[in-house]
Amino acid sequence: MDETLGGGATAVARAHSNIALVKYWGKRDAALNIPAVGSISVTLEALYTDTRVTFRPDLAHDEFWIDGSRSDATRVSRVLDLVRARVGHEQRVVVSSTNNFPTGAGLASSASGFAALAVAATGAAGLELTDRELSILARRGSGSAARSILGGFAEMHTGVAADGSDAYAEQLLGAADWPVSVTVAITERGEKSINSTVGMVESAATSPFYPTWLDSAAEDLSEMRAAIAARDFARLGQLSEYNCLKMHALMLTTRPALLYWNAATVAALHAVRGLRADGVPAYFTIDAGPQVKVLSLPADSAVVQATLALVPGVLEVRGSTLGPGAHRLA
Ligand code: 2P0
Repeated sequence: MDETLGGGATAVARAHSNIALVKYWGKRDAALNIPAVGSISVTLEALYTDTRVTFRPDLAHDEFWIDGSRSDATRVSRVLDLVRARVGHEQRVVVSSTNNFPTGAGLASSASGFAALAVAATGAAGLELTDRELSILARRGSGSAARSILGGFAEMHTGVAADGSDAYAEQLLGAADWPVSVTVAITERGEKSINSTVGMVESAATSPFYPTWLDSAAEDLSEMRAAIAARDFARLGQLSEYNCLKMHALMLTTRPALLYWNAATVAALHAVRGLRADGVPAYFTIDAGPQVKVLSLPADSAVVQATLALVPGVLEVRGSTLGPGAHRLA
C-alpha cells in the first residue's frame, strides 16, 4: 500500500455540468460504458458539483454522501476501483459531493458528479493524469461525464477500440473563444422516473428509429463541428434543436415510451419559437428530463430569461455562461 495514503489523503475537485448540442443516447459497450454515437456539448459555468475524496484505512466499504445524505456507492465504487487498481492498493474512501442544482432531474448531475469524482479521486491517490485519461475514467462512471472534464465546447468520440481507450472527449473551443449563453428553465425539481442508463438500453432494444439514429450521427457531428469552427450561431442553434427533437423521437418510439416532457416543457419550447418570431436568435435543447435549456447570444440572455420566467409552470430560471473544465479546489 502507498504510504502517502496512510494519513487520509484528501482532494477536492469542482466539475461543471454540460449540455449536449449533439446528443449521446445508446452504447456500443455497456460494461465499459462506451457510447454508440459521438456527442458535442457545452460546459456550463453556473451548474457544478464539488466533490471531496478522502482515503480511509479504517473503512471496509466506500461511503458516498450526496448533498448531506448517504447514497448507494455502487457506481462510485466502480470508478474508485479503477483508481485503486492504478495505484495498487485497496484502501476505501469517503466521497462527499454537493450539487448547486437539483440532482437527477435532467440537469446532468451525473456528468458533473463523475467528472468531479475522477479529478478528486485521482488527486487524492497522487496520480497525475492527462485530460484524455481523466475523460476515459469519468466515462466509466457516466458517458456524459467524459465531456465535463473539458471546458467550453467539447466533443466525445466513440472510438473503435474494444477496450474504450479511444472513447474520450476533447475540447473544440475554450469557454472564452466563443461566448454563448445558456438559460435553464426548471419545470420540475423531483428526480426523473427512468434514468438515462436504463432508458438508452430500452431505446436500442425497441425503437424502430434506433438504426437511423446511429446512421445519422456522423453527419450531425460534422455539421456541428463546422458551425462551431465558423462561430455560426444560427446554424449551431438550428442543428441543436433538430438533433434534440430527433433524440426525443427515438425516446417517444421506445416501448414503453420515454416521455420526459411536462406541460411547461412544451410551453417553454413555444416561448422560444415565439422569441425567434420576434427576431431574437434563441434555440432550445432538452435532455432526459423536463428542463428546457435555451441557447442565445450573451446580449439576448436577459430577454430570454425574462421570457422563460413568464412561462406557466416554469419554477426557476438560471442563466449561465460557458464554464471551465474540471479542476482541483484543494
Ligand atoms: C447527453 N444524455 O448527451 C445525453 C442527452 C441525456 C440526454 O448523456 O449511462 O447519464 O451514465 O453513460 O451520461 C445522460 O446519460 O448515461 C446523457 P450513462 P448519462 O447529455
